[in-house]
Amino acid sequence: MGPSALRVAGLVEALRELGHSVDDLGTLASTPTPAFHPNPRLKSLSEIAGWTATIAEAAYRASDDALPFFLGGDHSISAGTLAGMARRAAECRRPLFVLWLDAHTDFHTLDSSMSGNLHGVPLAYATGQPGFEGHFPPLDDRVEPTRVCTFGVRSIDPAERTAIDKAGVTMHDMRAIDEHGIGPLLREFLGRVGLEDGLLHVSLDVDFLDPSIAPAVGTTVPGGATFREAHLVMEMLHDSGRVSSLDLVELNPFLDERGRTATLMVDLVASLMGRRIMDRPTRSY
Ligand code: B3U
Ligand code: MN
Ligand code: MN
Repeated sequence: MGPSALRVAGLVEALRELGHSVDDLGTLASTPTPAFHPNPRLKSLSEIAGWTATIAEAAYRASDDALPFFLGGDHSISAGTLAGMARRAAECRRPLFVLWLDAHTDFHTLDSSMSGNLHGVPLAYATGQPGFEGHFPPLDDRVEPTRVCTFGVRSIDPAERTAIDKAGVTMHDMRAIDEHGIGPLLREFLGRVGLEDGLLHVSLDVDFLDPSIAPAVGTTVPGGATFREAHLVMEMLHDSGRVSSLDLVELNPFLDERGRTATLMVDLVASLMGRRIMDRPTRSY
């Protein structure tokens, strides 16, 4: 239902208003890949293994001059989007950077996941952490973990903490954002992307945002990004000209209040795609 809510909230119209041409490719179909794993908690492993292969192929095949948006669905879709974008980047010999906007790090392996929710594993899978072999599709190319930067973390399990430090992922948790400001931290990361002439995949989990402005997600955590912090991120990403693909995930319209989360997500995308603060349409909030 997340993608439907984003469409109803006017995602395509907002992009067209900004002068972009949009091709809505609709909904993918997938079949499960039978998979077994000794961790009995894992949920829907075969289905998500199948989806990962389907989405990776679709991401890889997205046309070269397009900026593909992937609408979820839970964050497990990013196992596929990252795998596909990493393959594309490797083929055109460009380094792929990833900006992960999320309350969580999603850095569990199949062995370490305690909830069994596979939205907790995509970043570990796509950066080539061990233990996915034989269960998830083999990776053509992995995302280099030192080119990944997470913003907004305020909930992390011990196993993820150890793994993320060891892998060399940069993590700007909410404490760092409070202390240094989101703008300077993002400027530094975008500087790194620019120095290597990188491509940039952005993965936006609704729970990056504070639940007071974005209630429509199953895993709200207090103390998230504010309205202006989130828009500033999007405006700076637009100015960088670096963004080459985007995930919009974890929107659950059953949990929304009069569509406000879906509307906010669409407005954030508009900022990312060039709407400036002084161009915002008049709206009653
Ligand atoms: N790390 C926990 C919590 C979580 C991760 N991603 C979300 N929640 N959305 C887990 O379930 O793996
Ligand atoms: Mn997530
Ligand atoms: Mn999350």
